[in-house]
Amino acid sequence: MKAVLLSLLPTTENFGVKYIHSFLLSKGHHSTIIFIPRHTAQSKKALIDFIGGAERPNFIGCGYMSYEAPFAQFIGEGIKKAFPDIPFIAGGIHATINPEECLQYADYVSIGESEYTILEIADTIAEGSSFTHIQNLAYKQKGTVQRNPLRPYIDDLDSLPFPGHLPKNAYVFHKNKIVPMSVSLFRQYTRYDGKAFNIISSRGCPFSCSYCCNSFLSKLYNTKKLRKRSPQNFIKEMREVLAQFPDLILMNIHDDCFLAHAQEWHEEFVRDYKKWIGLPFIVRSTPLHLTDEKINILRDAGLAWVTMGLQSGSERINREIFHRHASNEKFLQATRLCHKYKISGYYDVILDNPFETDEDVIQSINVLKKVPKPFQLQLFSLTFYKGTEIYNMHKEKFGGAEDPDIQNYFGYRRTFLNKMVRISPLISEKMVDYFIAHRKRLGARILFNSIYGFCSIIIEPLSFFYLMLKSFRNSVKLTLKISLPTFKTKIRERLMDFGSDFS
Ligand code: B12
Ligand code: SF4
Repeated sequence: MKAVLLSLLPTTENFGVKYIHSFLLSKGHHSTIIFIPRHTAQSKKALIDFIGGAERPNFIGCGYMSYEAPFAQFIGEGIKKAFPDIPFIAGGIHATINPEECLQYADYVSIGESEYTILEIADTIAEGSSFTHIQNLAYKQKGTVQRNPLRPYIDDLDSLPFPGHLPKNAYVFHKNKIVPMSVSLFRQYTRYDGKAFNIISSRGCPFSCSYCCNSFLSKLYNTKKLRKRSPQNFIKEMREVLAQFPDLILMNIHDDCFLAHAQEWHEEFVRDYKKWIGLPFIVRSTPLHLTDEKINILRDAGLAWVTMGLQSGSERINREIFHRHASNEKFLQATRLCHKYKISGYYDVILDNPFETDEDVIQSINVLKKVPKPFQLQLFSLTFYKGTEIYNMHKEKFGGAEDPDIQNYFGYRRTFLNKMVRISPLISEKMVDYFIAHRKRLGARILFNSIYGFCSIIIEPLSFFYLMLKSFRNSVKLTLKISLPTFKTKIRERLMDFGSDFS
């Protein structure tokens, strides 16, 4: 049985598709993974030529997020036209939330966690039977959508094969062709030149913030259960990859909330991590899970930075609209802990929120004023993904107007207050207060815009570099090793933004 799996991310860091690929391989099936980082008419043509020229696959699977869905549809339609009898299966978060939409061009949608669904499809194809009975599948029968029941979540995550760094049987769309993925191409299409390894130790999150996929998934599966790998299994994956890629410089831990693990889990992890890995690592957490005990031991093992959400400094917005439970004081306490242990903080704030008033945004600025400097902000433009709670709230309150620019999550509006949020870590409290108080005056606005320009072009990159230096314990060598590929990645991402010319 032969599968072709497609990843549409601009980089190779696609956990979902890599997990499915290694699961199929581990069960003796043949699977090919194709990375399509650029979304162009040429990449569709190259894909169709590749499939036509290769040994015919028994099915083609594609996993994607919402911003990749227009391209998934474009290639899905192309594939169906060229190979009408090869089943095209859509999966991943967008298909999970929008199966009906995806069934306009896909033959099947695999809803939710899909390792066993895809395996069952592969086994059933090998036996030559029909697979419409398989759990998690949605498909159309006589024009109506059928949804099979969901299988329970996989409890024993240690039983899954590792997705790896550079997968076996990998190809990439490069220079207008689908070519085998060499190590140098892998470096070109992976952030930090492939020197950071992306890994996950758990699936799920104990919370369900209204704008996040977890607000949908917790209802779909009727649970907020956090499933965990053992520290031993987690470290084993790191050791295998490190043996294959000894030049790795960073472990990038992508769990929704890594600090949700219990203290004992962290103690075991830290013991083995120091013994076998010893590289700097980065994690995501909620303010509520960041405790002195955990940060203390993680710092000792090499924790370099923590990404954590403030999202809004308005407690009304956090509680009533975002359904988040950390108070501003809790967030500030967590930032103080990062500062105390010299761990760099990357704090997320959501902008362009139609539920927020100017006063709410000013409250965010006032909270940020109190965060110990230096720190880095990650600003997002609120996107209303279908299926999330906030999507429904928005529909109810504002009559269902959808975010017209779903791709542009980093492209927040450059309003005075948004710009003020952005530079609040870089200027003094007094300046912040002055500009907010005089924001209606033309002179103050002209002065503010000049300071904003200077800060965003000069001070922000310098502050980022300083923060990196601090994260990597003042090692200039390590900081340059990480920040130069980051800089290159940022430029590449910007260039790729101009690459979506398929329609
Ligand atoms: C890690 C992560 C990333 C990583 C890797 C992404 C990836 N695709 O693996 C990186 C850093 C690259 C990333 C980037 C972004 N992300 Co992100 N990310 C996540 C996160 C936290 C975990 C995903 C994950 O790896 N889970 C573990 C794996 C095993 O699960 P999975 O991916 O769901 O895969 C399973 C199933 O979906 C299915 N499946 C997946 N693929 C396929 C394929 C086939 C053929 C089949 C049948 C099944 C199938 O089976 C898999 C195994 O069980 C999720 C939140 C979440 N909790 O899911 C957000 C999430 C996916 N990200 C999101 C977003 C918006 C982004 C960004 C667009 C913007 C941003 N805010 O940063 C950027 C993309 C920028 C860019 N252009 O590169 C949104 C997507 C929402 C949506 N409706 O599209 C999510 C859901 C967070 C949220 N806001 O709710 N992200
Ligand atoms: S804490 Fe983070 S991952 Fe968890 S539900 Fe909220 S936004 Fe999603």
